[in-house]
Amino acid sequence: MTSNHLIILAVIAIVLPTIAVATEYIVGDSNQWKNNNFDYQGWAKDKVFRVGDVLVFKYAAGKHNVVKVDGASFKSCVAPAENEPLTSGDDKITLASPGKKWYICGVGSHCASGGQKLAIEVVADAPAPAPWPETPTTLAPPTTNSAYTILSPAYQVFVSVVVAIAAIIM
Ligand SMILES: [Cu+2]
Repeated sequence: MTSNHLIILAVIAIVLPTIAVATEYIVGDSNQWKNNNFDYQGWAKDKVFRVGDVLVFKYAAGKHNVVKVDGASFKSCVAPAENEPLTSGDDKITLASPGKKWYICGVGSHCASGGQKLAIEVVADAPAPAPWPETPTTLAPPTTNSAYTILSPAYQVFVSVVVAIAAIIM
């Protein structure tokens, strides 16, 4: 392998994750997930959560848990019994759809008196691309969705990078 190839591999290693990998957020960063009245809304405020990103709730297993709830339960801090809590202490939640999401700790009064609650807004993965000129505007929803996914800007950048690298190597 020549040194040129090594440089190209290094570039791939640096560029690829920024394009292809979703962001993992440790909720509360170094504070992690605790009932110490940490400002979780302040923590979330300047972040853009996208579909595919991952929330990681870190805490001492057994001391806390994570329950996904709706807006009403978030306000009341009472999780419906059927909402199964996550309890591993290293709980990863992939944000699967856009919209508002609410999480609380279901242990004791951690949510009500300890501020252990998080509400976030998840946005769609990529901005809507300009439609293809030849694409009729009355496409059936499944076709529109697949075109949307395949032609997302991130994917186009990814393909361009791969093509450019391939051109350099050959
Ligand atoms: Cu707790």
